[in-house]
Amino acid sequence: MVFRKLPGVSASGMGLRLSQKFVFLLFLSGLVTLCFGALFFLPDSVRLKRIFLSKTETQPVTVGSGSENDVREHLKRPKDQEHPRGMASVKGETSTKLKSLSRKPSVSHEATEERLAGGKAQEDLTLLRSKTESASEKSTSSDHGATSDTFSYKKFKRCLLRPPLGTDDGKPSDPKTNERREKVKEMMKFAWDNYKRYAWGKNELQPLTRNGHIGNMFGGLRGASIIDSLDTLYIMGLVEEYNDAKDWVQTSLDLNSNGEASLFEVNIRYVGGLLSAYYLTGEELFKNKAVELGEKLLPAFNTPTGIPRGVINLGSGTSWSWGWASAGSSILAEFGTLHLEFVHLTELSGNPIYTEKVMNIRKLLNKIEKPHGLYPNFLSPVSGNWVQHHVSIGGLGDSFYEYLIKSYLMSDKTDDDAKKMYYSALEAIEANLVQKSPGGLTYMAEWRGGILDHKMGHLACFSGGMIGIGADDGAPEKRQHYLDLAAEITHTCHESYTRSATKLGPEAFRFDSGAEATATRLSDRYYILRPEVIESYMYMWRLTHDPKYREWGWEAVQALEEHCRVESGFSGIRDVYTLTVSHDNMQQSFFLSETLKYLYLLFSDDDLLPLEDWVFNTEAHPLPIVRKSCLQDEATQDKTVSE
Ligand code: DMJ
Repeated sequence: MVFRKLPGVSASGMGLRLSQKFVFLLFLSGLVTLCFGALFFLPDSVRLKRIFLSKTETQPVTVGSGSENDVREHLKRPKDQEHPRGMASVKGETSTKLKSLSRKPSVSHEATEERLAGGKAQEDLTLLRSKTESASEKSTSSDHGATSDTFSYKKFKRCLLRPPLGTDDGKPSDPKTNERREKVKEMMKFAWDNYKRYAWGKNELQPLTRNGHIGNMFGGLRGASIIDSLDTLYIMGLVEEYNDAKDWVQTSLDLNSNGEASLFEVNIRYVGGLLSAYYLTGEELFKNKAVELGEKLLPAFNTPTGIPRGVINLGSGTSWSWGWASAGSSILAEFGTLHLEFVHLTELSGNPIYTEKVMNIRKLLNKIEKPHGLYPNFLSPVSGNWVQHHVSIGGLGDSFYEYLIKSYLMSDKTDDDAKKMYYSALEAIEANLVQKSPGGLTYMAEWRGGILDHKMGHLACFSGGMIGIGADDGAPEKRQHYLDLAAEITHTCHESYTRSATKLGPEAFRFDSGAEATATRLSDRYYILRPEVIESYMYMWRLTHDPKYREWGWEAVQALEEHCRVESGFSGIRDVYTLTVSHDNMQQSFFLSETLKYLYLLFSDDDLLPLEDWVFNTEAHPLPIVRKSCLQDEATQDKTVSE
């Protein structure tokens, strides 16, 4: 090795020979590397570590909603870090591709469906990582503990007005109706048996290829069809099947997954499904699992406003906004569809945190200015402001409105804020969105900054039922009007079915360019076993007992049997307007949870899950009305007895 001699400095300066200097330098550089490496093994709290490594680590976010610290911390972050739109991966984690414009925006199958149908342009569906810090979130969730023993199942049962399953499991006295009900039960058994045979433990059955589908919606959680089916199997009296499902929950439902989940989907399907299973059966297992899972969702709320982000890693607690949601926003139908389940998590665990989280969302939404009284679909979880003025009762907005009226009903009609918010939202919807077609059909248009899009999604068809169940608590002079509006919307949705060749309705139908309740775009023609139209038939039947709703439900049963039943299960179809059907190879879990349950209820007596005692979450999982005063009285009585 040759060293260039520096002028005036001898190679043997300081009395060291060249080889000795070399060894010394080698030793020194080794020491420095060792010390630097050791920094990585120090605990996070050591200051030195923060000085040296701060640029590569995410910053902790204070637990709680909207603290000044959170806001300042957030504002410090560079813009490009804030919205890394289109990033393929962040810190080596793979991004997920997801569909955007649907009531349930996250089912990847639907994205595939759209690609196959070749219509809508694919959007940038990449996930946007939030800046929430997993370490602080972990400690948040571990602080909240699991279930407490403050909840008494016996007391709860005594506070119900009627037995959940009615006098005779809701069996109708009319033989024709009973036959129809039995048919629906057979469909459930067929869907379940095939799921069990070919896809057991996976999320959905792919009935054509006879295998299971896992997808990317549930953060590595499995068995979505099992959790979604528990209550349906139970109310239908499919005992053996229910027991298999329960055993699977006991032995195989692993909540320690580490994947990216949709907060909304996990909440409505898993938390909702487990809660219902508990309330119906009293099995502690379901309660414990529901609360354990609920805890894992809490870190998603650690944003400056407390408005949760849409995606959460169930293992680390890190959360993101959907990549396709404009400017890192959260979606109204997602953060607005947590209230029912979270209130019940508090009831069961005795931990107020769940209710606090959703009440904080409520407060913000109540306070914020609303364009024409409407709630746009996108809200920034950082600033708490609307990001775009797109309003829809279908995809992206829908179940927010549903949860307002159901929160009121579920609170035993004590939640006055929910009531006020619901009825003023409904007034704004009527004033701005409700339209009448030239052919006399009432429909809900979408609103884009004041411009109407004369399109109604299948998802928006739930609103017939929603307006129906809310009719009675509206202003006295409006009650009949609301019931009529609910009937008109349900009628329009039925028309969207009858105007197709298969008698099943398209994903979206239009009322422009000569169209009346029909899809004009190829990409809107599919039907993926969705429940919303049948859901409205069920509510309208309970509210009016007009036999037409049962007839319409039966038409749907026949169409499902004819076009969606395949050898090994039920499948969605790609085009409702052609009789040479093409199947999409997916038996959605909501088919078992919602579509078949609503059909079964439609052909049952009203005392099966009576509406005086139960509200259905947006995945059709029944949750009981919380009768605070009764529960308290019961508690006092219990105390007196034991004294
Ligand atoms: C279900 O998962 C729920 O009803 C959700 O609210 C929206 N869509 C699907 C069924 O269409």
